[in-house]
Amino acid sequence: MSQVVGEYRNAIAGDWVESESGARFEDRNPATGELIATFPRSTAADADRAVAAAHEAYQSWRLVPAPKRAEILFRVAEILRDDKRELTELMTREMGKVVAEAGGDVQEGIDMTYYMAGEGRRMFGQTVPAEMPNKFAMSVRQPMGVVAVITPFNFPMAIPTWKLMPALVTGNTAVFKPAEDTPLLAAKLMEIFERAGLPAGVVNVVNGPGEVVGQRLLEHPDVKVISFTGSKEVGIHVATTAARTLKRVHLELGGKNAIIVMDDANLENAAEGILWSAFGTSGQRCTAASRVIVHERVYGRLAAILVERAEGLRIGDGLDPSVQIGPLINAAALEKVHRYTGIGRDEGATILTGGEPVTGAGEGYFYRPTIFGDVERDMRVATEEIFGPATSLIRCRDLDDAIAISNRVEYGLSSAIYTDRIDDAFRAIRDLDTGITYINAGTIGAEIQLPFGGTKYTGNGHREAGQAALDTYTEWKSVYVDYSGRLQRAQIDNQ
Ligand code: UN1
Repeated sequence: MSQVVGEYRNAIAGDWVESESGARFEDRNPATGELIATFPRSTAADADRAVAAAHEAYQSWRLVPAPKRAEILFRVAEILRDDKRELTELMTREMGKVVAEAGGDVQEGIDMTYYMAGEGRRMFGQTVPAEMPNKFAMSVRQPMGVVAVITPFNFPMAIPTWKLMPALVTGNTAVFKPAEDTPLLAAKLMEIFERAGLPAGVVNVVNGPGEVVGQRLLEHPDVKVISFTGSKEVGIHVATTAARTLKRVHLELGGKNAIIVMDDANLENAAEGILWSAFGTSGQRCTAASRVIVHERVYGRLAAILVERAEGLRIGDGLDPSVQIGPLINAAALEKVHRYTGIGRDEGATILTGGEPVTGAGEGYFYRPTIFGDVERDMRVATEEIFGPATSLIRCRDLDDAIAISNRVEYGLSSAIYTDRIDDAFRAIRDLDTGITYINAGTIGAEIQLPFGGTKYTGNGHREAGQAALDTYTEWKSVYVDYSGRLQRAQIDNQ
């Protein structure tokens, strides 16, 4: 495969430009340590230039008919589809997830782009009866202006498309600040926007640290919407900072998602769902199953299946198609996961398998799939987000107990239950306090045409994906047209 070591720039107002700082940071492969590219370490002044470009582009982009904006997005989707293989390989090199999953990430981006392009000819408002004769009442979605899109490393193509595509189709312009661990896929997406004919300044990319570039976007008075995916701690900072300028803030934060396994469940099927949800993407999904709440009658059998299968998973460089688990994103992530192994051990959990970095794996940040057994519901490994290949087995007595354990944590993104009892399944759907619930499937793999997001500290009530995403990027305008030819007084003339 061709080497892509290169020097990338920011994209502002249709040009690829250096940061005024002149400084750069490195983008390295977490499986090998290989240097892939360098990017500008941008400043607040660079962010200001990007916002100014987006603000200017907004004046004309908002007036482009939505179906015409959508035509550009359809072209973006087609280029993404044509370039899927190349983007997939670059993603594996840049952030480590195995090629099959990287392909899934790109596919999710393609699907979202087509879906949102379709909104260009829908974007429904309401028409409702007016109170008085010869009067018409309706509502339309209006764009809001400049949107700041701040994204994490774990879905370098999917998550940016979840935010950018609904923002663009509804007539907003954007400043995109990708994670410092995955700037390359962001640059590739920007190149694709250009190839598809997106006008200059409609999307701008500024690379660099969140504390500098992101911070400026949170404060800038011309930024009207912030869409942020990341940790709870940073999310709270985003919301409180952006509140000073009354921005709309969409937050997609952590998870401590549980899979419940009832005593009637098909354990083979459940084990497959657990392994995929706990260890896919090396556990670096906010939807990852980091808890398994298992009925005490089947605990021993399920634990045995899980341990045996986890130990059979192949760990290594995700470019090798036989590998099932890639590296963690960086040294800090590896250190954090290992710290939690120590915390779990100190709390009295049993380490059934894993619990250590893979030795002799060269420069890569590889960690063994880790299963904690005998976990009590309030242990730190059962309540805090680890964001790595680790899951906790917790015993439960019955469905009520399982739901209570599941709901104990401060997050509420995804949940799952394995059972063949339809009554239990529907009670779980009603009572699990999460934004997403799966029946007889794991906690990962949300499809793009339904709302995605969570309750409690997972977010602030907004959703992305599906038509719900449009609510983040639009403001309602209610319109009354009076064609009576005289003054009609609402609430007075209709009595
Ligand atoms: C995330 O981890 O932030 O449902 C997103 C899933 C994927 C998206 C995960 N479609 O697991």
